[in-house]
Amino acid sequence: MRTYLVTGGAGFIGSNFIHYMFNKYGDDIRIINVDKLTYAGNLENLKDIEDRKNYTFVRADITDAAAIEQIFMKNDIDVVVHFAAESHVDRSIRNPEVFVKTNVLGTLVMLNNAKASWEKADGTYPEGKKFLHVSTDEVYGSLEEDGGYFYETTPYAPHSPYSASKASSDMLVKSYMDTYKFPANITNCSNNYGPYQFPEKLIPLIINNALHGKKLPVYGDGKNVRDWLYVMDHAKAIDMVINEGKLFETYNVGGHNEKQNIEIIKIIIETLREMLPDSDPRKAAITEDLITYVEDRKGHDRRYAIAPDKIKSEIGWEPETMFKDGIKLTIKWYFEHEDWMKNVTSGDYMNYYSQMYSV
Ligand code: NAD
Ligand code: TDX
Repeated sequence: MRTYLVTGGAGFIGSNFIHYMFNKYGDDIRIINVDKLTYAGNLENLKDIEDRKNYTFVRADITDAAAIEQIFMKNDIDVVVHFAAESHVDRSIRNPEVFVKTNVLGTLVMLNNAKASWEKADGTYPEGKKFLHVSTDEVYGSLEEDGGYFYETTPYAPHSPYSASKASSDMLVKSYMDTYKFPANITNCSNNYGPYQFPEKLIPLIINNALHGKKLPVYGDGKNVRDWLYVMDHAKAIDMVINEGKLFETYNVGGHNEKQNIEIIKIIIETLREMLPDSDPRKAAITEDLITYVEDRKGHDRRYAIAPDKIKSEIGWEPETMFKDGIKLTIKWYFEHEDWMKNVTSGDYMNYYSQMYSV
């Protein structure tokens, strides 16, 4: 039975990945989820699987080398799936230090412990061990509006403290592969959307604000482009790279689904209006009048777009969820989980929210 050590499994993509894996493999795998439970980590995301006998949660900080060493000593880990990170660009602009600590130092701690646990006396590694480092397309910088894609060979050019910290973590993984022949893969994925995403990110923030009749903040001219992928398609890509990815390779993950931010906001308004019955008092307030142009993000990357050719040709991965279906599933999920939203938007998060938007 393969044992996966998932870091950051209580966050958005990590919790969707754990659901994906138990749905697919049932009792044939074991998952240990290590998460510090920052503001972005929420055990409610995993309520339906927390009693499984093949699932264990450990609350620990990935920068705590002793705690991570204990996990490797107590368990025979086959695969590390490394999601844990500070993930929000706007927060990184306000407070870069924690991004360097978690994303760079935390990755180093994970690499060192996996290496110490797996490396044989002759410097080789047993068959089947793999470190899957989950990264982002933001490491490649920004594209022109009218052309070009990010390939695995595109030079790194991060602009925000977040993307600089992710680029640094990728470089560390690459250095371990080159120096120690450490068995790893890196995936660089485009923007994800779907259930359990924290409402500091564009899509859940807009859904939540619209449902509460609040303004919908658009940075700059609203024409920045992101390449959106349904989170379960990302989970599937990670599973496929673990199983079929060639060691030491990087794979870009994305579905050729580029949209301007303003288009996304208008789609959300339209979809919410379709979903709400006329009798619901919120419906009348959800109009494009809520859209409010606000100050642009500092250093705002103009366009991201992934070329997924390599993962498609080498591994056979392709996204399954069309944006028009995925966005409906997502809006419906938030609509049906208002308690989840209420819980995560209380306390500290609200302070941050008012500082950030003053709305
Ligand atoms: P998230 O912010 O929703 O979740 C991050 C998780 O990591 C949380 O559960 C948090 O508690 C945990 N964490 C943070 N610091 C930790 C620490 N020091 N020790 C242990 N756990 C800690 O993030 P997400 O959107 O799910 O992103 C997951 C990963 O995927 C990140 O590495 C991110 O860079 C990458 N990624 C995200 C996207 C996206 O669109 N969200 C796209 C591509 C890549
Ligand atoms: O209120 C907003 N208004 C707005 O116009 C917010 C929160 C965002 N935006 C814009 C900024 C971006 O152009 O929407 C776009 C998407 O913003 P985010 O949801 O913050 O995502 P982004 O900055 O693109 O980064 C995301 O994708 C790559 C994730 O947060 C990263 O973790 C991932 O690596």
